[in-house]
Amino acid sequence: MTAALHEVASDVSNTDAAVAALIQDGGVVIRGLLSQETLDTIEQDVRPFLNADKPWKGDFFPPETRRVFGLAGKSPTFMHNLVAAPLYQAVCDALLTSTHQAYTGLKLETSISKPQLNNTVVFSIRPGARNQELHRDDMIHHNHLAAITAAEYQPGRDAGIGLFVAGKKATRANGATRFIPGSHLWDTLSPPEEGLAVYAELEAGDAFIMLSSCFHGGSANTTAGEERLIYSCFMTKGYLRQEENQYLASSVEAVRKYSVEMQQLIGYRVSQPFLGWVDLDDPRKVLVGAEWEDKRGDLF
Ligand SMILES: O=C(O)CCC(=O)C(=O)O
Ligand SMILES: [Fe+2]
Repeated sequence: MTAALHEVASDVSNTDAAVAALIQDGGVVIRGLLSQETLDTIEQDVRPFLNADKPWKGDFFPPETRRVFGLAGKSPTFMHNLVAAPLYQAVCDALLTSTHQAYTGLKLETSISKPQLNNTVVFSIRPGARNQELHRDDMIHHNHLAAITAAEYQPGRDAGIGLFVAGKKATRANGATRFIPGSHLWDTLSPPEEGLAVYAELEAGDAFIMLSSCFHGGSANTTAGEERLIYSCFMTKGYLRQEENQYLASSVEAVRKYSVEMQQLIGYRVSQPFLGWVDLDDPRKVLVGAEWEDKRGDLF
């Protein structure tokens, strides 16, 4: 089912081809990004966290899906080999870097904002899971887009770019990520059509890069015993953040002393949908500590 998709090898020399495919289709398959040895190390790092995760309370994920977040603190191998993959980073540099000119007095200054890491997530879809609804991840950034043609596409249109690496073979039957080629060119208020979706079927170690304005979703796992295991991350524009870094400028102890309303004002709140979470939960869980009640699924 990947016939409609362009494929490139994982070498960084394929950056231009990958960028062209993304502008055309919104997604591109990368063959042979990670070795089996690297996949095994990542799996060892994340399996205890996958085993500890619980079914989602809302309806964004089927109850059979398990996740791990916060990979920078859990798997350096994930960070060095997946997030920092040269081809992925080169694609993000090409499409997410922003250059802005502004006058300070009579001096015209040029500023360059480099992409930053947006999220890190492991998705395990277990047998029996239904389709996740098709959605666009750029809804988190309220990225309102008008319909265009591929020829009209300009870097900066997308707020983010995702990398999905198959930890194990991903097939249509076991829940491969499906997506609608070309949907990154649609108006934001165009609804998805399931009939247009294709499946990013991947061998272990292969990857799928996707613009965050594309309709996509995890798929049903109709197998009896296969886990669909995807290691993923997104990069986003560097300027999509607060000016003063509130989370490092003041300690958790200092922020803990404020009212809930003040904590939320400082930034300890999820901007709907799905922006600013910790473990896909309200960031105030870090302030509250052990007494925190899981709000995952109620927030989005
Ligand atoms: O599991 C997948 O293949 C995709 C998951 C996804 O798109 C999401 O949770 O936003
Ligand atoms: Fe998504």
